[in-house]
Amino acid sequence: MERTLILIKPDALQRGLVGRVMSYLEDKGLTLVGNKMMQLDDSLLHEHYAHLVDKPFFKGIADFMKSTPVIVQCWEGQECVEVVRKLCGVTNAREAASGTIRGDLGMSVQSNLIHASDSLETAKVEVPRFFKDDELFSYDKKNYEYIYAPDEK
Ligand code: FUP
Repeated sequence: MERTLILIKPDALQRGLVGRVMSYLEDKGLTLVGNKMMQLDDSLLHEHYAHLVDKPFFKGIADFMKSTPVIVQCWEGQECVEVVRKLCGVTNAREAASGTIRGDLGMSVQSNLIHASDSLETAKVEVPRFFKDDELFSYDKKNYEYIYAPDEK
């Protein structure tokens, strides 16, 4: 099964929406396999947002992402990377569809509640960027027979 990396951002912590954000992923039927709180620093943010370091808004993102600790999670499921991206909605929360995390809970481009890996290749880099092997878990989820058909597991 695929695994993906998410960060629950400082706006969700400040607004008391961590549980709500997590609920979208839990309710969908995904499995939480890694979970911790971290204070991000410039070095990790430069690595994580390497595709944006030259943009004029990068300092704003970095300051925002350092403004509180973040919740770092790894979730597992069939086609999990794309499923989670769809659950997040598009980057600009004002344009994100209703029913998505950003569409339902946000109004901003920067303060858009959640980061999620954008492809399986990215997830394979981002999960080990934030988690050591012994911080990730595998376990039998007893409700899987109700979440997936036998040939989907
Ligand atoms: P996403 O994959 O949806 O998280 O979006 P990006 O990787 O393109 O951008 C990462 C973060 O940079 C966004 F979540 C918010 C921030 N950002 C801005 O603040 N302004 C922009 O114009 C674009 C992105």
